[in-house]
Amino acid sequence: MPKRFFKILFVLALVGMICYAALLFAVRKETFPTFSINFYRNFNENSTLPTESAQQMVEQQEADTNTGEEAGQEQETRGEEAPLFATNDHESGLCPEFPPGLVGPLLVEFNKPRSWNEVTDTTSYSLSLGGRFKPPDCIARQKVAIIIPFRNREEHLKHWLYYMHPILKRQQLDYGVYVINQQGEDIFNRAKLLNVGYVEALKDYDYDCFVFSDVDLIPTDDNNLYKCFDNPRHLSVAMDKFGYRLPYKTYFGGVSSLSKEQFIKINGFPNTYWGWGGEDDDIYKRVVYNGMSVSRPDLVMGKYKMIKHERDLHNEPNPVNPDKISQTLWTMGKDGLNTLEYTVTEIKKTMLYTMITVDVHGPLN
Ligand SMILES: [Mn+2]
Repeated sequence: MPKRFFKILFVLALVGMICYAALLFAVRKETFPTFSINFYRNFNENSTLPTESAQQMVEQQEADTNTGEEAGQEQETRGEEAPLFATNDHESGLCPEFPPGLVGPLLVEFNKPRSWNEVTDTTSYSLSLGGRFKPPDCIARQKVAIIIPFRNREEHLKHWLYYMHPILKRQQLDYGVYVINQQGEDIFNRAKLLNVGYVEALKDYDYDCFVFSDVDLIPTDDNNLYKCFDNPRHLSVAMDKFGYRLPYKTYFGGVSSLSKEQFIKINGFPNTYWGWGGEDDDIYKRVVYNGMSVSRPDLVMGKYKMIKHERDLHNEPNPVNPDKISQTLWTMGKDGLNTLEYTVTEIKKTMLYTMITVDVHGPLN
């Protein structure tokens, strides 16, 4: 009896040790699904949104099959402007689908301020009043309004114009640059300024595509085309600020493009996000709720440099905004293009841009 007892004990101990060793090995090799923990951590590091709503959105994004960073792009660029082996560019006069003058990776630096003379001398060639351009030897495939929300960022604007005009020219776009300047010192409203830009640009010209860009973001590869695709596009996917990757999967901030049709479909952007944060996530949800997906360049083509800066005065994170995002499904129909009201107080055109100063009827008024 005692002999048999020790035998059983010995076997049990042996089995236990083997299991323990196997467990250690597995953990070391990370064969256990630790990725979910990493993912959560990444999210928290980079986002100021509450994790709850963010988590929901991530799940929603993952359910959406057509939004992968790489996959989406491939499909977009191929699917859109019809024939892959277009031979009729010559006859139609259309610019080639892939602009031949692109150079790829670019050197972008913000370490020294630029003077207006420097920017004008180097970029105003072949521009017309209002920061307008058309390719001289072919018909552009899209008419693109670039909309920049703005207040007190002249140094950034100079960098933006200095780098972007040459890029946009090489991309053979029929484009115009609209700087939408919020008047007064009331709390900032990025998304409402973008709505204003859309409406005001259309009064100027028959644009069919709108690129919405922050003033402090410059792409470092000119293959990242500032045009519209079959689905709304998020262009700034790999910002230096976020370690050259998306801060979270459903991120839609920085630079994006929507065709006129797509913009109307989502009732434009929300007008009610005052202060910093949330409006880009609201826009993302509008896109998804309206049956569209997000198109993106890959992480190589989608690299961006951001000009380092302090947070602006009167653009503090608004604690109300994160709660609003969970309401988008119900609010998007009654907050957007159809409820936009503002007053234009000045329109100024230079060779480099059109600046529209606007009273956005802030909460202080
Ligand atoms: Mn910024």
